[in-house]
Amino acid sequence: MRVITFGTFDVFHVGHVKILERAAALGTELIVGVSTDALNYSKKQRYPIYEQSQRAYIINSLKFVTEVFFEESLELKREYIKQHKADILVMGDDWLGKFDEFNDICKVVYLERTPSISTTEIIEIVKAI
Ligand code: C2G
Repeated sequence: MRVITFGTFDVFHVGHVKILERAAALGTELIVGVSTDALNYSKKQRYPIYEQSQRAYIINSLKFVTEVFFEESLELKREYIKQHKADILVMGDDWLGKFDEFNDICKVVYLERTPSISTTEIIEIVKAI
């Protein structure tokens, strides 16, 4: 079974590791769409701290990740799922219900986020030092 997931994975932390680890355990291969810098800018009006090639390099180095590609647009999810022949789409539960429309082509699973850690919070802590 091929599992696909998406994310920015900026300032990589244990919450990211844990969702990828749990996503991988649902199948035999894990494909990760890493959001591009441009996609992030269009969503949040700021660029990630780490540029996309570095974020993708980190994700690609994980033992439970099979393949990494760049997610260039939120509108292309259906295409990415088909292109990568994914059987399961995994997202964190901050996206609960948001991707149910893809249930016609794959199983959609939302996993619980790891509590008390986020990139935004790390950035705020570092800023305050
Ligand atoms: N995550 C988690 N626990 C945390 C923080 C993040 O499980 N404490 C999960 C999120 O739920 C998400 C993944 O880690 O599934 C990546 O998180 P982000 O980088 O914040 O992803 P996001 O910017 O929401 O990008 O197409 C959708 C986007 O690409 C998702």
